[in-house]
Amino acid sequence: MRIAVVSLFPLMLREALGHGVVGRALERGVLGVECFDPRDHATDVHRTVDDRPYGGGPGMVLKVEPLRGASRAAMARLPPGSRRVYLGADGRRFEQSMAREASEWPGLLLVAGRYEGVDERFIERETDEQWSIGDYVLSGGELPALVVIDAIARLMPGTLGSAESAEQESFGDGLVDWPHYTRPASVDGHAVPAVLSSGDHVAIRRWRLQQALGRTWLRRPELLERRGMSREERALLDEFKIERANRAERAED
Ligand code: 9D3
Repeated sequence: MRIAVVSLFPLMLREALGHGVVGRALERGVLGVECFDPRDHATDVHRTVDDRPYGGGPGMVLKVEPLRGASRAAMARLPPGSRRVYLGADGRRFEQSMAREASEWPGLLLVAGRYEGVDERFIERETDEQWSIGDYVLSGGELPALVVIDAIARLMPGTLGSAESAEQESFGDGLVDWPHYTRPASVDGHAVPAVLSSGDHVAIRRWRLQQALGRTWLRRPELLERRGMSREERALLDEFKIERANRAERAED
């Protein structure tokens, strides 16, 4: 898959994209990312990309022409059928299902805004969708672009090693993670749950699924609603609830 990013801070993106899972995906060529700087498409000597808002008020607004120039240069490098996404704080909340869908697109153009915003006529006429990564105020669309690229890169075949992707296929899907432990076996008197050292792989699998179900029920009940449970999972969660209630009762005495 090919991704292009329109941004005033291409160095920020390039630096971040060089590390970890995404860096490896780029090295392996399962993913390609190119950056396009609107400043390269400004036409005046000062290479102006922003201007004061019509109607007055604080801050600056990104001008249409440099954004449009960068955006069209980027689309010319992407395959036909690529989609254009504007990253804006009031967009549709980005979630895993959108990453999954986007990972099937031939190409993706991400437009990162800065300052108070982007001229509305660019958003309306030159982009297809608007995504936000959550309800908090950031300074621009670069970090959201990196978030979106990271989430998509992990889904490209060939990005993750076979061990990692096998794990992705497991029941972890739609649940929060089970707890993880490594050596030493005891930290300040806190031992690792005995089942994990038992060598009983069926019991370990069952315990992990139960922990994932229990933690999802406690911390993210809306995920459990959305996902649903099998009969076996329901029984595991019921057992988790009973054990938890028993623990709470013992703690009271
Ligand atoms: C304080 C400024 N706000 C006035 C009501 C509007 C505003 C303008 C520009 C808020 C954020 C931004 C910059 N943010 C993004 O470009 C952005 C973003 C975000 O801030 N949060 C979550 N997702 C995204 S995607 C792009």
